[in-house]
Amino acid sequence: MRTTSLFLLNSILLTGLAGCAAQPTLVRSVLFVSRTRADATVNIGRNIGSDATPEFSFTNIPAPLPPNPFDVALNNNAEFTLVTGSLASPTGGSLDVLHDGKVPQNGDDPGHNFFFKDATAGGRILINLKRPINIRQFNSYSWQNGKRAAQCYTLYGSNANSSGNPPSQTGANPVSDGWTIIGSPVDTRGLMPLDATPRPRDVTSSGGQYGVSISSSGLIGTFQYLLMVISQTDASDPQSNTFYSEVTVIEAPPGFLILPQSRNAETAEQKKYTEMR
Ligand SMILES: [Ca+2]
Repeated sequence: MRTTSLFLLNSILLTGLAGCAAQPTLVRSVLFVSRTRADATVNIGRNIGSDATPEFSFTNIPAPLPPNPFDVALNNNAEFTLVTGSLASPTGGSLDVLHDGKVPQNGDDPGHNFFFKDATAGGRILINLKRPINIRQFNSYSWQNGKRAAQCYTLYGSNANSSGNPPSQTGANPVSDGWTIIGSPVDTRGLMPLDATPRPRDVTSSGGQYGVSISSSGLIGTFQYLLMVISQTDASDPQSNTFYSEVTVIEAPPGFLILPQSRNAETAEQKKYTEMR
């Protein structure tokens, strides 16, 4: 029997509130929508023990494999750039491993994960999707046997400014620079007690495999650029930068925007990949 834990971390529905646009389900174009928060729900899946396998199969989160044909981050479809922070080179993988359609083979496979250098607080990654994308889902996956498993980041989206560039990515508050925050900050540490002394590094307390899926009943936004502001999982532990295994950005199928919400169903092909399996 699977022991996968299911968690619904947050459900953010701010439609109609200041700074939040209504769901763009009846308009043909939502390019360059101006708002400070995109409606989205953050769902978290975790596998531990024998359930953590290279299949990355969660009961409530879409699996990263096989690669989703609607994933616009895959391979060269997107450019991943390190904005701040240092690579854990040569131990860890480059930014390329975040969108190569591959996953680690076990809970201690640094070469197939991207992670920031030890004794650093994390960093920022810019994802250029190369054109404004109607984003259905943003998913991130991690796997490690200890404190490098949990995920702590905030996701922002933007389109190009009048100069054809993304907003500044280095400000203390990206929203002030023009970024839209997408959903609530991701923090899976609730599944990972940090107050035990000595700190346990066993798989049942902190390690394992995590899948995070940010989505909504419609789009989470139309963005060309995404910014991940990533933190280490334990500021007191120099070896707590997360092993990120894969990131997927799922584009909505054609016609998704122009149907009424109740009929805004995905195609059968899309559904295969955006639902859990
Ligand atoms: Ca990968």
